[in-house]
Amino acid sequence: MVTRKLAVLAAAAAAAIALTACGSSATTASSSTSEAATSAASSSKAATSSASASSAASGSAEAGGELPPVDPAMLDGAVIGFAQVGSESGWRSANTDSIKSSAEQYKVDLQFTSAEGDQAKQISSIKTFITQGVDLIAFSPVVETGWDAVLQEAKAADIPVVLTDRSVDSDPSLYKTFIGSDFILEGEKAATWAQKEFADADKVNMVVLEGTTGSAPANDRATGWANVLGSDAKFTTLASQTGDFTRDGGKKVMEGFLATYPDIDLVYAHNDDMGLGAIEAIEAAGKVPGKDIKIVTIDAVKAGMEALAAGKINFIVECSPLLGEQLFQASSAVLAGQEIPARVVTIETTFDQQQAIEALPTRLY
Ligand code: GYE
Repeated sequence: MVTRKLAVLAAAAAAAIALTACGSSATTASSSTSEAATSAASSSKAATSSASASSAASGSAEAGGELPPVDPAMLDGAVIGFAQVGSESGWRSANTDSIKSSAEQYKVDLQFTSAEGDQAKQISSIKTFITQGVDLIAFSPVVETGWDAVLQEAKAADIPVVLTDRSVDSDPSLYKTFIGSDFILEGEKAATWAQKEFADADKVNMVVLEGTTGSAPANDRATGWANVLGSDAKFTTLASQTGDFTRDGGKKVMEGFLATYPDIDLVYAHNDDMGLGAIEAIEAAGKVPGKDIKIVTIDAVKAGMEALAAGKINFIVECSPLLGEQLFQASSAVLAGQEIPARVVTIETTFDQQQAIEALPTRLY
């Protein structure tokens, strides 16, 4: 590994010069190879959310600088530790597949661990990576808080860290970049649909199936929704509870909601899996999902899209799990000693029933 680091240092200067010379052609190559388009924004969460508000208004994501393309020589044999959240959802399986297949493509020596939703377990994996002296650590944090100490440990050991999918509340100087979706914008898109869908209603009784408590997507998808509908008195939140991003969790929580509230008009589920669980509970209660009770979800994984095409879900906001290519673009650049954007935002779309029917045949996840 010491030899590798020396080689990397030597290559870094050359790569830095090459990159400056490449300019926009490098950018084009990177966007054509990545399945989920990305744009870079400034590092702070505040900057991300103000970008969200403006892009929600204009209906398109902000464009910006991108990650340079992979330099295969930087990744061949590199030891990269990846600490995954767990295996809670269809989104997570697709994300794991994307990371593993990109690692294979670039001959990365990937040390993959899964925390099964437990932050302590994830921290201990990261500590093991530090002890092993891996070349780079990447992880998708289970929750947003509580990362300062382990990130400082990685920094002290001179091991760069890349965040994918979910963010942390630590100082951005403790990691190289955060690659992932704008979850606030996703919540705003879901609420904007609900606002239009119920334009003619006098009153809307809503229940919310929240994601994992304390996770960035659960926090931000709630914020995004509130940004659009928080002050709209027509929408009443009857109940809001975590289903932990799982199908089973969504089903159980929805069963409880249905037993308590006979007059639910709308379910806002923070992911498809919980929405799919809610469908089971609604059908078991003798009601028709998508008609008697409308459902809006986030992710757009295949099973969710199938339910949307069948009219059981009414609208889905896309959240792409295909982050493998960007993770290794970032890793390659970091190992080459290049500066990269502090924030890389995945650009995503939305689907109604007709759009789901059209998208399904070529859907990758
Ligand atoms: O929406 C959900 C998964 O962090 C974006 O985690 C991810 C979320 C995704 O369990 O399905």
